[in-house]
Amino acid sequence: MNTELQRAITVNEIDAYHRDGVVLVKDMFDSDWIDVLKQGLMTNGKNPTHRARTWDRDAEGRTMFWDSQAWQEVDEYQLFIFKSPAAEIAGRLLKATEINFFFDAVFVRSPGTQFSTPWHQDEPYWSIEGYDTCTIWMPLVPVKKKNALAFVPGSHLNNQIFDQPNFGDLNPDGKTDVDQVNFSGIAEESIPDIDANPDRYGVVSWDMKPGDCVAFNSRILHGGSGKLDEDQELQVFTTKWLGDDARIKFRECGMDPDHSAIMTEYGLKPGDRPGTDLYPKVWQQCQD
Ligand SMILES: O=C(O)CCC(=O)C(=O)O
Repeated sequence: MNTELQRAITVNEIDAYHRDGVVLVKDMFDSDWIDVLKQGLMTNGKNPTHRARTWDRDAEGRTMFWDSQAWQEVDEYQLFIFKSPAAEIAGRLLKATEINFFFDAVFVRSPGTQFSTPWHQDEPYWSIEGYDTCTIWMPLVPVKKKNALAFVPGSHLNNQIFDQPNFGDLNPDGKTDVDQVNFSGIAEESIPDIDANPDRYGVVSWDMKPGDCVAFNSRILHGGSGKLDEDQELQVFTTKWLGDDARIKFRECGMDPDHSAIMTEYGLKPGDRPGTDLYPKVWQQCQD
């Protein structure tokens, strides 16, 4: 498996990342990495964390499964986080001096699942704030543009937080102790109806194959993935990475995933740079 970058991240990719808040980076992970992560998904599916839940279950029994921060229990995820080129991809795109790992999340849809991820931004839900953040979204099976995660380019620069969905409501099995976020009173406007007029918002998404990834800023508006054809499944592994200006923040509206308790347990407080074994430094720029 490739532990180094298969090729350099280009200036065009870096420029696109900062201009648009999202970039497709093709052919970054070889098939060994895909096999490792598929094995990890199987391990994770059999032993979900206490955070795991089904976001959608329809009358035909089709599901979308989500889990997060499973890396401490899943060896394959650990291998990917510490040894794959993912941290360096984030570091190069962010032009960071160092990169800490934040958390992993999986989005697994069974064939034909119609559930579509609501449009949202990530940062307002997180126990972190900062511009220097990067999610690496990797499909482990081929995905068509119409089913892949979609983005509103440039929306990461708008300095606007919307009243957006409470993902805690995506809980058909009624699991208790689910993280909740309520933006009302904090954000003035609701997310616009992007699906009603995707051209107006310049929405982008891409056909992707295993080994490709999209990298995106946590402030960008994104959503719309799903609505699969009958014979199409979608397994996605994501990792969230933090660059130079990322700092811990606890939010009164709630957080999802809410790391505030575990951060406090590890001696981290608002304003701190994330670190410790919980948010390990995985990459740093060479000094030469
Ligand atoms: O893959 C999906 O459906 C959602 C992914 C997402 O919203 C995220 O990684 O922030």
